Amino acid sequence: MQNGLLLTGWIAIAMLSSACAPNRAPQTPGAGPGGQAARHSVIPLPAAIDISTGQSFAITPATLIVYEASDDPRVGITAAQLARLLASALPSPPPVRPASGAPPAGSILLSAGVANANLGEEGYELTITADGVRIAASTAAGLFYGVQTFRQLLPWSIEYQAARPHPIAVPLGKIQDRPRFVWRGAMLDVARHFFGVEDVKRYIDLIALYKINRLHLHLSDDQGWRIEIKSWPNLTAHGGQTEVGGGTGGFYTQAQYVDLVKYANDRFITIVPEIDMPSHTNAALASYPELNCNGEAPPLYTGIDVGFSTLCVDKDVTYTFISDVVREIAALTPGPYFHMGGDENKKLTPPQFRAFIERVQPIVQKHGKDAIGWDDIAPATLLPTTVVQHWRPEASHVAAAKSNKLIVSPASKSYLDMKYDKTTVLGLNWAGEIEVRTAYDWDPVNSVPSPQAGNIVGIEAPLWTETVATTGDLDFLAFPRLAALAEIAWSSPQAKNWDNFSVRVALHGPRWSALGVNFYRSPQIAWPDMR
Ligand code: NGO
Repeated sequence: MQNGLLLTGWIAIAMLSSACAPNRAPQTPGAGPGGQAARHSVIPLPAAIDISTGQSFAITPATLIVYEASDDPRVGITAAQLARLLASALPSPPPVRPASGAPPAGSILLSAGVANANLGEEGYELTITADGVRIAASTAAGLFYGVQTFRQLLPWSIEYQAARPHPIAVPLGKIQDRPRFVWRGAMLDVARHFFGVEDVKRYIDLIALYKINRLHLHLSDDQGWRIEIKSWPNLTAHGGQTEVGGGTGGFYTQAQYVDLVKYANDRFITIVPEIDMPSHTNAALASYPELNCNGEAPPLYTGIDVGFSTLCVDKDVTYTFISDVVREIAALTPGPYFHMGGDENKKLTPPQFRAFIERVQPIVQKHGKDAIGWDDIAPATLLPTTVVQHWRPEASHVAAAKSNKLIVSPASKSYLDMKYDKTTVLGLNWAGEIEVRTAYDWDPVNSVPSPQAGNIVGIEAPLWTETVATTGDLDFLAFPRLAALAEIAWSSPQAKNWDNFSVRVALHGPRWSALGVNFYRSPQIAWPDMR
């Protein structure tokens, strides 16, 4: 009861500060609506946050990180991640210990398994007093999110990798938080341009800071096949050897994929593998002639057209191929989903396309996964467990999928590969230009027909890589928009406010610089002086 009352009070604080915000850009770098300095820059905005001004808790070489034992090994991993972060500002990394009895004053205490119904599966409570820090949650996931919030309350200089002892002060305060949606997704297209394991891990690190919990990997397309399939080895031996523009491409061995899945899982991110079909399959068709209706393999493709390729849906070998691919990937993927693509088929008739989708869903189910498909699959008869991913901006495209769960990723709002404005060199613009404010000022509930709003499980931010060849390109298109989308996925829509967000996100500029992120200096944001 007491928790409930307090929560209401804090929500009121968060909502009041945003409701009072006048609708204009901040005047001074880092200054909030009304001219005060922002009290905090936490993104996504917590459900209830009360941060003091003036008083702080100091992290010193004597600070301990203490965690309460849990069945989930990720509690200890989360504690070790926090120690690594703090180590950059201390003469040596802070000691990390399982708790035995009450922790000494001045410790940072991490507790998962706290019984508090208000926190749900992913919520947490963060309390910072002059005597210590306590992050409490019902689950290891909640604890991890509490640590991400704590990290954002630390000075941005903590993000510099080189060890350089300096004082670390965190403002006193209290936060109680839990997400709006269970699906807070990012997608990376590693098919158009290949990104190796280290690049994907780097992206995982960056999205984890914003409490993203799904990474959908687009593992195959016309331009490349990116995951080893032992029963069909030519997919990577031939089909993985190029990319858009004619580069050498690449692929993940199964061992590398497993390593990525584990790395993501240690950051509470579920990998969602996608093998796009029946179209977007030129790399597979080029690798195995029998998958083509005419039995002839086309050349590898390095352009950026879409919709021209298709698996031969009338041949049984096509379904043997699909079953083998799904079986091998499913066995490596602990997450419950397999994304079967389904977008942009321009070759099949609608009945052929529907029959294909209806035949592939049970294959996915047989291998123990729930199917996900782009919204083109909506007119087919869908299994109740199939999830539809809305991408074409018109809401009508998902109308036929009346009772299926929906992931909302409208290209005109959430596609990170759209240009910011007419001057942006990277990116595409077929769905429009998406400045940071456009990426922030929308709500998924308005993107689908209203009777289906209750089917929304969350949102996703896809980054297609036709024009994205380096991590610098990737950073530029993802940040700051990824932060805006993370707030839509996590925070309450009532508390969402552009003026308030634009002040907080400005303070992520120095943090991104410290992390080596090549972010877009949007003119809509009053960035602090970063010289
Ligand atoms: C579309 C298309 C992709 C492109 C992307 C570019 C979907 C689901 N299919 O989105 O193949 O890469 O646009 O923005």
